[in-house]
Order: sequence, then C-alpha cells, then structure tokens
Amino acid sequence: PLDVEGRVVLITGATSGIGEACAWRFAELGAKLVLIGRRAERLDQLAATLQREFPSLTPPCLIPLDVQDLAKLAALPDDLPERFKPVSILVNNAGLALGVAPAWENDMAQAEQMLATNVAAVIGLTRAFLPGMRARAEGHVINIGSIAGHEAYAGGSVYCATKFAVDAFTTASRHDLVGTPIRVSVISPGLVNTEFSTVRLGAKDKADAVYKDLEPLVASDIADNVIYAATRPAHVQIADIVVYPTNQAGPKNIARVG
Ligand code: NDP
Ligand code: 8X3
Repeated sequence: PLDVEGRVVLITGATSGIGEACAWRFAELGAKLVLIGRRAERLDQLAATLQREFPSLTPPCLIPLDVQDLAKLAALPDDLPERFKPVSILVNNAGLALGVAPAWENDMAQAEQMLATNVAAVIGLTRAFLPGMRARAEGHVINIGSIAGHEAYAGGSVYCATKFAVDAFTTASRHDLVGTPIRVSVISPGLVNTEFSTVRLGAKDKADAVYKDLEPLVASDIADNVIYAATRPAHVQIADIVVYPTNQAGPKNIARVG
C-alpha cells in the first residue's frame, strides 16, 4: 500500500462526523493534517486530542473557515505554512443537507448554501490544489459524495442535485487528469449516523428517528473507505465506493429490523 506518513492531508469538515473520523485515521498513519471547519473551538479540541493520542504527530494546521468563501479557498495554497503547502491528499468532505422540502417549496437561501458548500467549494478547492499536485506529479482528490448522488428521492431535490454534481465533477476531473499520476475518487455513503440529520432536520430527536431500528453506518466506516482509497498502490485508482448499511438498499429502501 501507499504510505501516507509525512504526507499533507487536507480535510474539510473536520469538526464532526466523517471528516473528524478521517482526521483520526490519517493521524494514526502519521500524516500531516490541515483541518478545516467553521467551528474553531472544535478544531482546537480535536487537535489537542489527536496530539495526546499520537504524541509524535506534527501539530495539525487548523483553519477555521467557511468553505463558501471562494476567495479564501483560492488563496489557501499560498496562505498555508510552508511545511503544509504540498497538499497530497485533498478530502472534500464538508457538506450538508438542509430540510426535506418538495421542489415547489425549496427555500432559496438554503438551496444556495447547499450548492455553495457541497459543490462550489469542492470545485474551488480542487482548482486551488491541483496545480501544485500537477507540478509535483503526485496527489489524490477524494470527494465525499452520497448515494443521493446516484439515486434521487422526494424531499431531496437540491441535496441530490448537489451530490449528482459532485459525482459528475469527480468523473470529469478524472478524465482531465488521465495523463497524470493524480487520482480522483468519490466515496458515496448511505445512512451514516453523524450530525448530518440533526443539521438537516433541525432537531436531535427528529434525527434519531432516521436511525431508529436500523444499524446505520458510523463515521469511522466511511473513514475506512477513504483510507482504503488513499493507500492503494499508485497504479490503482478507486473511482467510486458506494456503501450502505446492511439493512439499506436505496435512499428510501430501509428495513427497520430492530
Ligand atoms: P456532519 O454534519 O457531522 O459534518 C459536516 C461537516 O461539514 C462539519 O464538520 C461541518 O463543520 C462541515 N461544514 C458544513 N458546512 C461548512 C462550511 N460552510 N464551511 C466549512 N465546513 C462546513 O455530517 P457528515 O460527517 O455526515 O457529513 C460529511 C459529508 O458526508 C457531507 O458532504 C455529507 O453530505 C456526506 N454524506 C453524509 C451522509 C450521512 O448519512 N451522514 C451520507 C452520505 C454523504 P462546521 O459546522 O464546523 O463548519
Ligand atoms: C446522505 C444520505 O440518503 O439521506 O447523503 O441522502 S441520504
């Protein structure tokens, strides 16, 4: 497998869920971490915990940032401290769904936030870091898509559109990069028990109902997939991993078996 020790890994949305789980796994493997999220205190806590758990870890570079700010994303490659500049693995994970409105009731501010976070930021960060990867002839872009990017469902018109966009952007980027050593992957999870549903539905009790009587995926299951993709030998390019809980077979085909 490819060694990630000492390589720079940038993870967006590292303050919770899948991104945080990825930070743990890459820290365990000795990567140098650049961690992004809006909640600065959570980044501080995570870095302190990782440092305690892995004393030889290079202190992570913490960037409290709203990824909707495209100008800041563009400036990031120059703004990073010198030893974090050669970003080898870009994990575009920050993302969200807001609400379950039907198409005729979509809240346009929420729609814009989903498009900006889930799509424009992925395009912006990829644009920002690919030139460096191309110059160094190494690198891997790993996007967190969704089963919602493979199968659309009622109540998810905007969210599904954003994840189909992530899927298309991933594929097209892979075509663009075919003559280079740079790899592009998307990981497409089904139900993962993170803060995702609390954010989407606005209340923890509503979120708990989503995962009731089902053993959902957990964030570390998806981090496993990310690490798998990142550590394949250089000639192996994971295109997409679609991963469901055992009792889910489609966005709305869920067996509540207790
Ligand atoms: P969480 O809500 O637990 O985590 C989302 C992360 O994204 C947080 O760290 C949050 O940090 C960050 N984030 C959101 N908006 C912004 C922003 N504007 N700027 C910077 N960071 C932001 O959910 P998950 O871990 O589940 O979600 C991670 C990814 O996985 C998303 O792309 C999601 O669409 C995808 N996914 C999730 C599934 C699930 O069932 N949970 C299934 C399939 C895909 P902060 O609030 O601090 O900014
Ligand atoms: C999140 C999974 O099925 O709620 O991407 O869209 S789903």
